[in-house]
Amino acid sequence: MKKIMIIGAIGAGKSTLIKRLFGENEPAAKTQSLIYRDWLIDTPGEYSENPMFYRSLMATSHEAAALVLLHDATRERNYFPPDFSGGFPIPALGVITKLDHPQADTDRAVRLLRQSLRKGDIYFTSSESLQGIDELRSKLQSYVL
Ligand SMILES: Nc1nc2c(ncn2[C@@H]2O[C@H](COP(=O)(O)OP(=O)(O)OP(=O)(O)O)[C@@H](O)[C@H]2O)c(=O)[nH]1
Ligand SMILES: [Mg+2]
Repeated sequence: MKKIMIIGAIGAGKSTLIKRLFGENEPAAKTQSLIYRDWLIDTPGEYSENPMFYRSLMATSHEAAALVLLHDATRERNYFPPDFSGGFPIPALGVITKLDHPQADTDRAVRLLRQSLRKGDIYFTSSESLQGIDELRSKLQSYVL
């Protein structure tokens, strides 16, 4: 079965989002390595922040049907290189998360994420309020079924 690979900065909320996509409510632990979970591949934030790991992300993407670039709406900078998604051989979509957070800035988040995701829809979620989780799950499952 093809999978969806999720990438994003350290602490962006990848693992928490994955838990919510599986209907689990507990907090996530720090991700130390690539984690294959059913139809999702979780990646450590270090893989997106450190160019030394880009080759590993590219290699892993061959097992994936689609790529998710996750951006944290509270962040003031973009952790991906310009047009990062364009370098992968699979379709990419964006997710902006932590929308519940008082410091979340959606317009800034879209602007920052678009530097690295030229094409592809952007979805908006919160792993606190569960806003957008069902819609995102449906979209992602359409790639793997
Ligand atoms: N307010 C709020 N906090 C969130 C949300 N999603 C994640 N967090 C918090 O953000 C922190 C990091 O979450 P993780 O899911 O571990 O982040 P990650 O991207 O997997 O991080 P790495 O494994 O280090 O790459 C945790 O304290 C989460 O509780 C959200 O939607 N809203
Ligand atoms: Mg994690």
